[in-house]
Amino acid sequence: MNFKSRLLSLLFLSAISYSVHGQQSHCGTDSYIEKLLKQNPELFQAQENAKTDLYGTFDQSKKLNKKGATRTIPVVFHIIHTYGPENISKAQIDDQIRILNLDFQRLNSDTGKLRSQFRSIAADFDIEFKLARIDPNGACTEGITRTYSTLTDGGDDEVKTLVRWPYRKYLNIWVVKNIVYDATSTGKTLGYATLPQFTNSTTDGIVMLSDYVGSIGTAQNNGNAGRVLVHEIGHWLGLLHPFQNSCGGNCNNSGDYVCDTPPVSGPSFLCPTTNNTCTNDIPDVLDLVENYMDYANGTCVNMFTKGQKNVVDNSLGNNNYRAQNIAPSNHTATGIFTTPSCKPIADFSTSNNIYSVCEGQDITFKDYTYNGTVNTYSWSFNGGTPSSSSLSNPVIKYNTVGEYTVSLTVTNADGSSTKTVDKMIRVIPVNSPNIAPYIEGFEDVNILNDWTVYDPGNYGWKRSTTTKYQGSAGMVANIDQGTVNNSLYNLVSAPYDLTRLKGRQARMKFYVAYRPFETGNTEILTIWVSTNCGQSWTALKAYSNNTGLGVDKTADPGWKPSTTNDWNELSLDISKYESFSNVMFRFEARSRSGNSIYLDNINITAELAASSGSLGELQNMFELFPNPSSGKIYIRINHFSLVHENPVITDATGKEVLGISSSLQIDGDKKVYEYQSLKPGIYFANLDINGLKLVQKFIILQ
Ligand SMILES: [Ca+2]
Ligand SMILES: [Ca+2]
Ligand SMILES: [Ca+2]
Ligand SMILES: [Zn+2]
Repeated sequence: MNFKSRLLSLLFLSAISYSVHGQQSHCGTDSYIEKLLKQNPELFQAQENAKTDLYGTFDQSKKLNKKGATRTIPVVFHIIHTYGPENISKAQIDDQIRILNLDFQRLNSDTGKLRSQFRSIAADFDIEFKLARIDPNGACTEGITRTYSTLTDGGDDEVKTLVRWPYRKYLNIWVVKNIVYDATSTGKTLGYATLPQFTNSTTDGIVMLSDYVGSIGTAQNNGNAGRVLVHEIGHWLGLLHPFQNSCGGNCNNSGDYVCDTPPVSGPSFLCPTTNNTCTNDIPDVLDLVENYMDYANGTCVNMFTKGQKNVVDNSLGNNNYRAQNIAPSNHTATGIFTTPSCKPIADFSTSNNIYSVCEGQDITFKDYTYNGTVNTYSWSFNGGTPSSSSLSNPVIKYNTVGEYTVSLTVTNADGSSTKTVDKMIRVIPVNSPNIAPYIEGFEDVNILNDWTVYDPGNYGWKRSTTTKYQGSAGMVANIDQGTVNNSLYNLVSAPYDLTRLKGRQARMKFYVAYRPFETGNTEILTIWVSTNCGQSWTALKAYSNNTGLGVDKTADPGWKPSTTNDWNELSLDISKYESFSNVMFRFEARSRSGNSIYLDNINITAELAASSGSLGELQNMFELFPNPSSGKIYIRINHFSLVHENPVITDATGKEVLGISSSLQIDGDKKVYEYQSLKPGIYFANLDINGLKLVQKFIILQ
């Protein structure tokens, strides 16, 4: 066994063995560090150094049981959220700080529950935590930042790129909805920390699940009593799991390198106070399940040991580890012993995060302002009724189809701030002008006036002129290895009137192109439908590589379709929605940090042709082909005896295009028109049948 693999097994054997616990909740620090060491083998030397610096011989002359000077650590919580319950309250964070300050000073009320044989080794860490009051720019802060990002769905080190404060000054704690940094892990990860020996300025700190922060609010019923963060801060200060390396050998050189924590063969779940899983300890004692660094639940754990305090003291006494955080000069720099009042930071969303409604409906806005109390609210609602408000949570009606901007200014005696969200609210027509059958080929450069990309950024949906099935453009959900596993990218369609497809087996057909980067790790495209203008959605179907999205072949990172053979046509039954006049579709791409998903030619159509003479035939009244076209376009009227006038062609501005039609051919009850010399652009063919107006869009390419 070489040096590296030996050390890896010393540190992480237990992490491997406890994966059999499957659905158990756990700390992600071991697997995080395992990954870190694989990527950065030079860190093995850092671990060797830590064996001396942190876990060195226990100095019995130290009075670890006596009250020492309190060490104060400035803290900042970075809440990463999408305006869901993960955007936890300041009260919940204050409650977490309260719990930390009890447990790290052995002031917790349950010390009496520690079994008597372990009482002599329990330690007061003499550590307290305070929320920062001065931010890295010198501004007044409550020690909490709030950042909107879908990265909260798959929280891992990526969230640290959104916001971080200097790690030698602040303990950074990122709060997320879900932790997914290891796709193969089946258990639930509650948090993970960086160890002081494996740290750097870009990753240092702790990632926590929002509903395990504190013991109130969303954390009220999880049974962990705010002690997951006690455990994670133990890691941040240098402590390892007592079950590291299972029963191990010499306590100075194996396991957690702490001799007064008895070895444990694996993590302890619940509160197994009669367990003795290792008998090689001298003297042989029961497993110390009350230790914060094991996995027993929050009502079972209640202590750190003196040996662990020795490690933490080494960490807090060494400038290469955590000494700078507790320096008096840093207390001044972070303002933790001051109590300033700060100006508020404006923040808001809507009730249930609904950003899309039918014309004439109301939206309730929700105030999420933080960092200071608010004396006055000043909202402005472009396109809304009323168009302004001074309430905290106003209800606004939107009567007219369009996209509207919302702005909020909040003020107190210390100042004011404004937040503006462009095109935040989308108002959808009750009866869509887009009458199916309808083909959307994404040829119009202004397509995103009708379709909406949510959370546009470097990744996710974009119009592409280089990758398309037909015509000059298609859409792509841009995904690569830099995207966070499980992050979601949404593209929402224009609304469609499906009523002309009634009784004819309505279908949505579309073309996709995709190749996974790795077998068995496929991106997923889920199609959702809404019949209430986007306020709620129903999943229709999820496509993965081997269910239509790809062709069961892998490809290199960055694969793109190059010929039409690279595309698959998919067909989705939407007959349930034939009676709705404003059906919207949402294309949700789920990243597996692999390859992009390509989309083109959304065809809202029907399996059955209209029966002759019925009203239902009207939707099949005319066909345009080829569409898009690079030259001529033909329009075939299928029952021209019902039509009294020629089709009218209008351009993108609605203006009639004159002098271009010619009747080509009559065949039974069919009549074909040929149009030529149209300039490249978007056009609409309008047909009037006894007052019923049918419209079809077509494109003339360059
Ligand atoms: Ca030990
Ligand atoms: Ca034992
Ligand atoms: Ca196209
Ligand atoms: Zn842990």
